[in-house]
Amino acid sequence: MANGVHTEEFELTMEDENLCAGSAKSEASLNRSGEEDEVTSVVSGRKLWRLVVVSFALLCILQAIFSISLRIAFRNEAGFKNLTKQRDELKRINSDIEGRYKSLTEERDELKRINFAIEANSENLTEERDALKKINSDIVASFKNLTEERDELKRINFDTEASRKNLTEQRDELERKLNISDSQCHSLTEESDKLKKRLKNGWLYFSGSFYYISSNEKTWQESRKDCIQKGADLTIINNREEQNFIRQFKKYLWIGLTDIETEGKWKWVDGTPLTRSFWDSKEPNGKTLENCGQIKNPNLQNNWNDERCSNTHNWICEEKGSL
Ligand code: MMA
Ligand code: CA
Repeated sequence: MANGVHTEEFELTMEDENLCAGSAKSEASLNRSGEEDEVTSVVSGRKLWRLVVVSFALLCILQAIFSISLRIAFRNEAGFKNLTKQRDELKRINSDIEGRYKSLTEERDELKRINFAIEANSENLTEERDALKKINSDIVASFKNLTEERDELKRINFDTEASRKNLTEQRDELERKLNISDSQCHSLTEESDKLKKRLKNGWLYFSGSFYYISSNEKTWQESRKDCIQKGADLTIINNREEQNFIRQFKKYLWIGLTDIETEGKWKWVDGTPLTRSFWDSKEPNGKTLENCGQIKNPNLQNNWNDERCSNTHNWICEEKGSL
C-alpha cells in the first residue's frame, strides 16, 4: 500500500512537470516570433505572459502542495484515529495525573501542616528534652549516691550481723553457763540444806561420809530400815581410820554386815563381800544363830562381834557425801 501511494505521487509529479515544461516551450516560441517596433507591446505581453506563467506555476505548486497534503492527510487518517485514541488515553492519563496531583497536593499541604506543627512543637520538645536530660542527669547522680549509700549500709549491716551473731553466741554461752550455775547453785543449796538439816539432827561428818548414831535400840532389820528411811544405810567400814572413828563413840552399834544368806559368807549391805575385817579375837562365833555384825568392845582395836539379828542395839547409819 505504501508503494502504491509512492507510485501515484510520482506520476502526479511528472504530470505537473510536463505541464510546466509545456508552458516554458510556449514562452520560448513567443520570444522568437516578436518584432522590434512592437517592443513595448511585446514587453507588456511578455510581462503579462510571465505573470500568467508565474501564476500558473504557482497554481501548479499549490495544486502539488494540495495533492501532497491530501495524500498525507489521507495516509494519516489511521494515524489520526490512533492519535485520537492516544490523545484520549493521554487525556485519561492526564486526568489520573491531575487526580494524583491533586491528591499529592493535598498530601503535601497536609505534610506542610504537620511539618509546621512539628516545627512549632520542636522548640517545646527541645526544651522538654533539655529538661529531661537535666532530670535524668540528677537521677543518675542520685542513683549513684543511693548505690553508694546502699553499699555502705550493706557493709554496716554485714558488720552488725556479724556482731549480732557473735553477741548471740556469747549470750547463749553465758545463758548456758548461768543455767549450769543456777543448776549447780540449786543443787548446792539443796545439798547445803540437807547437810545443815543432818548436822542439826545430830549427823556427823568424817572423811567423805555422814554418820548418824541412834539414841534408841532396834533389831538389825529395823535399824537398817530406819537408816534407809533417812536416805542412808547401816555403816560399811572400809579401813582402820573409819573403824577408829566409829570406835570412839564407845557404844554397841549395829553395822551393815551380815551372813544371813550364806553362813560364814559375810557381805556388806551394798552387796560387796567383806575383805577388810576388824573381828574381835574370838568372833565370829555364832554360826547360824548370830548372822548380823556389831561394833562391841570400844577399848579394842578389833571389836566386831556376830550377834543375834533379833537382839536390839543402837545402830550407826552412813551416807556418802562431802561438806
Ligand atoms: C554374848 C554375845 C555373843 C558373843 C559373846 C562373847 C554371851 O554371848 O554377844 O555374840 O560372842 O557374848 O562373850
Ligand atoms: Ca558372836
